[in-house]
Amino acid sequence: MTPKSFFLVGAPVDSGKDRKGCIMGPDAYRTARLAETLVDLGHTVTDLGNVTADRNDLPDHDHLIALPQTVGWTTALHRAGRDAAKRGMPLFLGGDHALALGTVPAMADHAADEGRPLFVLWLDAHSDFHTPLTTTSGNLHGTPAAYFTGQSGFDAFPPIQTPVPTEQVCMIGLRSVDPAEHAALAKTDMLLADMRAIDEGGIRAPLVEFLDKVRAANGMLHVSLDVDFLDPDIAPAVGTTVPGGATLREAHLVMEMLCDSDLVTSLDLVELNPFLDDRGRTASLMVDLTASLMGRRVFDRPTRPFA
Ligand code: 4U7
Ligand code: MN
Ligand code: MN
Ligand code: MN
Repeated sequence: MTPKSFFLVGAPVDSGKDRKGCIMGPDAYRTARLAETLVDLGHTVTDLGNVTADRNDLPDHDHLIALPQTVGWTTALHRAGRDAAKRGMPLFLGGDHALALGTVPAMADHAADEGRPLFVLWLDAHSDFHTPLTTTSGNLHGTPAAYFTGQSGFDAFPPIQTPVPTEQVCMIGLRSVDPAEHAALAKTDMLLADMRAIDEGGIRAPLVEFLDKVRAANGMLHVSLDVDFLDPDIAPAVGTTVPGGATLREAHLVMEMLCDSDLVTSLDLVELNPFLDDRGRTASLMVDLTASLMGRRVFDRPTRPFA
């Protein structure tokens, strides 16, 4: 792939759920040599350090966990994301998935400035399509996809300027979708690939379909990679493990295909909880997947397919 100019934006968001530890995520990626790995692939990397959450005067909410803190992250990351996108390709180092309440709307606004549509690839066990009105857990890391597509119920959050139409979103890896999310998703034409679809037809098919759409629309593409997309056997460092996730090769294939497409314009790495890791293996795996996305390969061209 052509050399890119990456801007690392540390987003140590830990307010999106009860269980703590994602605050250590950005430093775990630095420790796992994310920047050095990208430089070795021929890219330029600027580490912008960590964002801090904005302060606000919102009162605590009796059901939603850490609402003022999460709104503070949303406004701060929106600003940081827009600034980074003007300079190069932002890589957001999470932090839990609540960070996408800031990063995706920032990328949508940036794309609108460029006169292009934003597409979002959501790699996750969960659909994160709750609203503050439907979440039963009160964990806001389960809500970003509803927010950036412009669903109602987010009155405490800044209004969405550029909603991402649901037909411009693809979710791959789903295996934990709550009833309210299921009902809301059924009203959309989002491209959804659950693990059964992947088992039956392979992970390649939904991605090819989606990338064709992005290319045809001259879209920008934001990828949001939740650690729990991966099977917990290979990626234990996450609070919300769900068995039956993507294998090592399925995940690398997605990254290699994204690399070949050259369509990706921004990336979230989310939900890594280094406190739950096993000698850094999950952090290192996330760095390896990012390397595959950004050009690491065995041969310059894939070897010919074997019939
Ligand atoms: B993640 C959940 F109930 N749906 O709302 C919820 F299953 O960013 C999980 O994908 C949300 O890790 C998971 O709490 C959010 C639950
Ligand atoms: Mn998620
Ligand atoms: Mn998840
Ligand atoms: Mn999770």
